[in-house]
Amino acid sequence: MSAVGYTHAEPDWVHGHPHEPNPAPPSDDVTITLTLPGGQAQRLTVETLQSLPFTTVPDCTIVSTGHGASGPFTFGGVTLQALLSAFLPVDANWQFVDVVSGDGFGARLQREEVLDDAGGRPVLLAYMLDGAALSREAGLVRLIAPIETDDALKQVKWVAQIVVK
Ligand SMILES: Nc1nc2c(c(=O)[nH]1)N[C@H]1C(S)=C(S)[C@@H](COP(=O)(O)O)O[C@H]1N2
Ligand SMILES: [Mo]
Repeated sequence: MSAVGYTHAEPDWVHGHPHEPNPAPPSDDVTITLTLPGGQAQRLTVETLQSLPFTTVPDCTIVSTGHGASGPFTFGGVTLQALLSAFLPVDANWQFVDVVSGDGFGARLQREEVLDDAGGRPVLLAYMLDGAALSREAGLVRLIAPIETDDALKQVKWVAQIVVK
């Protein structure tokens, strides 16, 4: 499945994923397409993300079964909740958000996990790591779900599409 070919049918990573993490970024393009429940699409850049409230979450560990853990890191960026509240009508009806990378890796987040502050550990679209811009290798813009500590299935690097449904 490629992100470009992402349709609104259920993606294969909802039930599993290709577990070897991809070390190579698909491209330098940081443009993110946000698709709203009505189908309207919007192009977002890192500058768009930077214009929204900045949140940091310390002590984040990227944990992977089979190939070790890294961290702890302090990730910085905009919460997914803040991003959605900037672009979604207040009365929008939605259940989940798919966050998909340029290399076709993705995670589905339920509305409750997006809206939950989780004691200061909310889901983030991170563009900073330990005070510096996220490198191309580290994902450029990366979904960080700080409370996922047993796996890294939601820690999506090279975010290319955000689809609200
Ligand atoms: N875009 C993208 N994000 C991804 C993956 C991937 O293959 N592509 N692999 C996931 C998996 S399975 C793991 S273990 C971690 C690895 O993160 P790291 O490269 O920072 O160690 O990234 C996650 N995010
Ligand atoms: Mo993994």
